[in-house]
Amino acid sequence: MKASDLPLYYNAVDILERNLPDRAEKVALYSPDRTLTFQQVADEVNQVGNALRALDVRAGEMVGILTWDSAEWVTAFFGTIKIGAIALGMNTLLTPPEYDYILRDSRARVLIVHQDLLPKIEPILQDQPFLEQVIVIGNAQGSLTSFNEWIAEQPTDLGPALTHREDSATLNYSSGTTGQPKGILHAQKDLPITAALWGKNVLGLREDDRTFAVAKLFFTFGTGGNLIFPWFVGASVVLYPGSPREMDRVLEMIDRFQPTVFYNSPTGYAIILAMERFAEKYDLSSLRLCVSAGEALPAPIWQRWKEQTGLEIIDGIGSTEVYHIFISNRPGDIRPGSSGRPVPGYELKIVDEDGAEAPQGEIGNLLVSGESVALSYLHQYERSRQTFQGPWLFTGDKYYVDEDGYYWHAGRSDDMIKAGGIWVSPMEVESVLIGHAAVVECAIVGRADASDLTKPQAFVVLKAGYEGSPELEQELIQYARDQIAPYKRPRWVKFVDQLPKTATGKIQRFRLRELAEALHDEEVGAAR
Ligand code: 3UK
Repeated sequence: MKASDLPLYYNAVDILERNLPDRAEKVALYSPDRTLTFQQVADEVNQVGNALRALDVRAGEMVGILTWDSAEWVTAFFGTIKIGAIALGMNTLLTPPEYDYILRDSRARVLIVHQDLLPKIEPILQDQPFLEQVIVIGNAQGSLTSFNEWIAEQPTDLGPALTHREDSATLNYSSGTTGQPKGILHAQKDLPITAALWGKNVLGLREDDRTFAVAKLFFTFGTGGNLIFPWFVGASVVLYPGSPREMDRVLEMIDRFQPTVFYNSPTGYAIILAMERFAEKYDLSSLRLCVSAGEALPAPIWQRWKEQTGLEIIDGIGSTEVYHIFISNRPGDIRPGSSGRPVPGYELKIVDEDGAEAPQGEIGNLLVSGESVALSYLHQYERSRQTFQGPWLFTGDKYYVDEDGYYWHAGRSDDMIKAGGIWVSPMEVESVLIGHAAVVECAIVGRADASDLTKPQAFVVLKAGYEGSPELEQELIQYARDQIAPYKRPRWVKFVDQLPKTATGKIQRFRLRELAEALHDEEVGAAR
């Protein structure tokens, strides 16, 4: 599908409403507290839209949504989009100062927030220059309005706003390793385009599917995979309001709601694999497709998952800037450890430091072009100019292509390590170490040695029953040395309880680099 296939005036509420003629009574959404048909969702969406209009919310204005994955998240999202306003799905794991930044930067006029999350907003509520209304899902105290009361008297009919297909529909904030988060706007057209290009054409979602994601709806991996794409083809979704870390609850959800498609992060798969006899305790037989994204999926995790469940994980790389996945493995065509091949509809380019195309097989900077790519970062001119280069988006990822056209992730452009003058991909070393029986998770960053030359440092989380020791450190180093070029082996192993992660589950390598620097200082200090 191309943008020009859509009507010039297009509203993405179509993704929901296309199901009304033939599937109005089909269950659209399962969750622990509410189960709704497409008709019921559409009615509540109209009530939310009317309630927003009653607050005088206009096209182009932002509406913040800060709640667990739930029916209300979804009706707030489509109600906002339907009136031409912009749905700002907010990460539920931030701190008050971060919410303060996002509320100011986005200029949201209305915030729909769950009562549990209200304490994170209250400290910064007094001094908001743009925010006018707070609607509370659950119990609303004092002058605040309750979501249910707010929509109760509203009519269930409403026509969609006459939005241009290039008008903004969604706003997401993506945290970088440094600086303030970056606001990324996506157009109405980007929702059906990504649904067709990846959800339908690559993943092969079907009307009889039922999707389930550990990835949250505020993250575009979740919004696309567990809402937009399934509804685009008439499938149902299962929403999980809990934490991505509580894998026993996640597995209970699968057991109870019997989804056919499961989206998770590599870390999430690793946590499940570390649980004893999970495949016997929970009924996972409904699953036909498993998807992984957010970070590279190491081949050993892919292998273990296949051994334990019989299922093959589809790994694909996506980003908030592109909205969703643009390089992907596909059912029946998987190269474990790789990101797969370009999703038709996107063009890829791997370039060297001077911008010249890198020869096949060589690691370079990945650029992507395609119709769902955002145009810029909100209010961030300099960073926008660096990242959005004409039709090309600079992903910040290092990649190489093998002789069969499969793309292999080789770290971030800012994470690559030069050891002995040669590039070392942290990912490559990590995917070796993770094959060791004692290792749950690991990360490699550069650390200066006594001569101030950068060498790989490993941070390792051990499986229960293993204890960090100098012997185990040497064993892991030898283990890596036996499998990859010796210069790539870690020179040190630090055992840690957990790796620092962002809210969306990515390893915060800058924090590990700080730790590595401290270890270096200790080493140098001790030698003096
Ligand atoms: C990294 C991967 C290797 C990569 C996302 C699917 O992760 C998503 O979006 P973000 O904006 O981060 C983007 C960056 O994350 N990455 C993501 N997936 C992979 N690296 N293999 C992968 N499979 O550095 C990329 O630039 O948080 C993923 C769909 C929607 C998304 N927003």
